[in-house]
Amino acid sequence: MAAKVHEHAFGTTIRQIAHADQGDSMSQPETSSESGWWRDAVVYQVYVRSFADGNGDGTGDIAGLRSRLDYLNDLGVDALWINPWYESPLRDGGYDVADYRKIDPRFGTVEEVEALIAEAHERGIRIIADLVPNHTSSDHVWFEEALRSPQGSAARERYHFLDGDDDGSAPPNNWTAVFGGSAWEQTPDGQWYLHLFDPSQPDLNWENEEVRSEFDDVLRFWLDRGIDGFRIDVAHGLVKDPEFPDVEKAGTILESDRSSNHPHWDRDGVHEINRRWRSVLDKYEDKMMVAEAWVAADRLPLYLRPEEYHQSFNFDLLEAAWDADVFADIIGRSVAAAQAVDAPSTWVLSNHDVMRHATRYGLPAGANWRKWPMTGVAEDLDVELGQQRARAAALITLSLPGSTYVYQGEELGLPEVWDLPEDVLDDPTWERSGHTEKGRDGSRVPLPWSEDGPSFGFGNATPWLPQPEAFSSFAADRQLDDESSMLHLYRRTIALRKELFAPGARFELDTVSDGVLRYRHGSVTIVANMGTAPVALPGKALLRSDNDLDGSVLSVNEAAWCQS
Ligand code: TEU
Repeated sequence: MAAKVHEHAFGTTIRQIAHADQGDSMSQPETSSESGWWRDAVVYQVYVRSFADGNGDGTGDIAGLRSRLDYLNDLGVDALWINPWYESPLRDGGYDVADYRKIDPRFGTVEEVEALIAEAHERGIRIIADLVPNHTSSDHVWFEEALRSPQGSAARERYHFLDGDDDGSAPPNNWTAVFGGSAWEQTPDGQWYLHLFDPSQPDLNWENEEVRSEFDDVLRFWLDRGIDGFRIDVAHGLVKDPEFPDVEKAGTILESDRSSNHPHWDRDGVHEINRRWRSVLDKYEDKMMVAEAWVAADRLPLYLRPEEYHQSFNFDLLEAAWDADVFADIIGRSVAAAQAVDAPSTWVLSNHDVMRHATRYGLPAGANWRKWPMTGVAEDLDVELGQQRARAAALITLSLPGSTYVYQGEELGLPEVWDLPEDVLDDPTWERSGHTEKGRDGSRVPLPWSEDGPSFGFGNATPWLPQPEAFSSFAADRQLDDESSMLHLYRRTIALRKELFAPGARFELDTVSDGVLRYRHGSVTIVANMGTAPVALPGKALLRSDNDLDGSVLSVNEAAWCQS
């Protein structure tokens, strides 16, 4: 097998881009002396609604999460990112916040958050909250006040209220919402307000100083309670072109347009806001913020400059086909891009917005997972293949430099529940798309904790989304009894990662040959066979996705960590 070190032409280019837009106030990055707990953390994403139900109302909550902290500790994760838990009508699962300083009663109280933080910290686990600054809920007092207030009033200035076209009867422009339909909704007095997501999520006007200072204050409110970091929702969407020009092409439902100079995505003005938040965080010790920014790869480093985000999700692997060349290309580019701005790279395979990867990897080659099964045939799904690749993928993402995000349930190998009946669908996408897109509920089904019982141990009531029978075989208790399970594989992998990869250890990506992805990290060689024929292992196996530590051959769709 050829083992030539992959050449990166990107480093310089990315470095130049990264510093092109710094403005006068920006300093150059320090040398790679930065430290920080987030730089190599394994961050576990808790979709709190579906994690564990402690109060028996069918919805997951903080009490349920607290009761499972030992499970997370045993898994070995360093931090939890918790999806929005604030007071909310839950029209978009909590990404529609009615009060940023209150916890929704279905999830708990601020006191329970404080208890959670203390109990997590006792175990060395940090807590990252989800902040939603692009929009509020239409139930937020600000929006209610705006609707009651006259056109041009200060209350309306906090949002984007515009007059319509064609004597006011048509929306101000052709922008479309991420969940489908127009991004404008008309109010009874004739004006239109902007909502890049659901009409119940009016976009805030980030040119407004009151909006800016309110969020400084919200950050401080949670930092003062011990929150360790923030995942910033739609970090690339806050600033809009003040002229509100038409977009050249309509947006695709549930996808962000990554073209440059877009009227409402990834505008240069967002960086000033990033720097403002960073200066709030920097008044505290050891706090971090991670951007959810669906932007072009060459724009991402801009968010990671020293005075901006500590890290940003990197969705490229999540969107990649199972192909060694594609993976190698993404890994090489991502590592180089992150290094150029001295930020850690991040790795994500699943989250609450996309099809779970154990299912994605079992789809026929070339299938469009965003549209499946609307356009697919269920029989085409190869469940076993998906599981096998998901195991190998864990060995890949947990051995790359930087931090790795694990979405709740992926450590159980949970599949996407793609066949939820239409009458239970909760994602606003289903209605807004005119029933052409089922939406994201299939990745949000409550977790199975025990093999038996009415909700597989999730709680004492009917869960807010139904769990399929098949969830029984994925239950955490069952997997704990089986050393060969996905759960044990994740536990072993995370434990070994901590032992083997020192921060800043040497990383080298090899050229792909025979469909085998291969790289060295520290003293370990990692190989993933994404080709079509078995290959010889490069050394003694320390960890294998098929658990066969004695074998010397790596089968197709398997991965291994070997002593170099
Ligand atoms: O998602 C932002 C976003 O842009 C996504 O809609 C993305 O384009 C799509 O899901 C990719 O498949 C965030 C949250 O993660 C999501 O759950 C919220 O619905 C959304 O913001 C609105 O707050």
